[in-house]
Amino acid sequence: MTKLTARFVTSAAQPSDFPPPSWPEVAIVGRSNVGKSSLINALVGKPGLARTSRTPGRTRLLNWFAIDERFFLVATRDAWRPLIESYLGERSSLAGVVLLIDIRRGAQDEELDFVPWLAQREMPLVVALTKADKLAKHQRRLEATRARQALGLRRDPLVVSATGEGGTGHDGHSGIDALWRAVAQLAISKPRAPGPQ
Ligand SMILES: Nc1nc2c(ncn2[C@@H]2O[C@H](COP(=O)(O)OP(=O)(O)OP(=O)(O)O)[C@@H](O)[C@H]2O)c(=O)[nH]1
Ligand SMILES: [Mg+2]
Repeated sequence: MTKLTARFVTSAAQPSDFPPPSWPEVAIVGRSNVGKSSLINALVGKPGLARTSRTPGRTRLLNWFAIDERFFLVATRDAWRPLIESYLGERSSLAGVVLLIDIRRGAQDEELDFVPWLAQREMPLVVALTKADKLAKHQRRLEATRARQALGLRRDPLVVSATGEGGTGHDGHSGIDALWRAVAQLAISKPRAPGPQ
């Protein structure tokens, strides 16, 4: 992976705290404890950038990280909350969404509702199953197929692990490189037209 810079910019608990839209944003979305912060750290190769915790709810509602001074990764919590929904629905600089699902939980009601909600808005989406190291390899593939079918995806979701092992990516194991490429692809895709504010 090429070396890149990453820095925490700001966090927001309400829309008036959002920074003015500038660079494209890629939102990392997923239930509490799914591994959002761990994956952001793994993606940028900085263990302490986003705080990880065994205590669910560590990610404040929205956190902006500047990547290479070119785009933002935005970690969100519980997409189905009104604030996050309004961010995802209305943010003019949002280029795409990465939906994380714990591979041992699989897609549940929230994710089954969320994916069509994004599709309706023509929001580019990448789905990744997290904590792949917790399952045996053949189970990972089964879960990937199951999630694809449940969510009606065209391709199997990515299978990733923040621990550096257990994914199905070409980089050997963790899937982090594949996720990184998918994130970069989203970031360079054209942001949508501004929605209602
Ligand atoms: N085995 C394993 N554990 C992981 C992985 N990713 C995260 N974890 C663990 O899962 C717990 C939650 O990880 P976080 O990255 O803090 O999850 P989060 O989605 O940011 O959680 P909130 O901020 O609370 O919503 C921590 O104990 C992590 O060490 C992984 O790929 N494999
Ligand atoms: Mg977190």
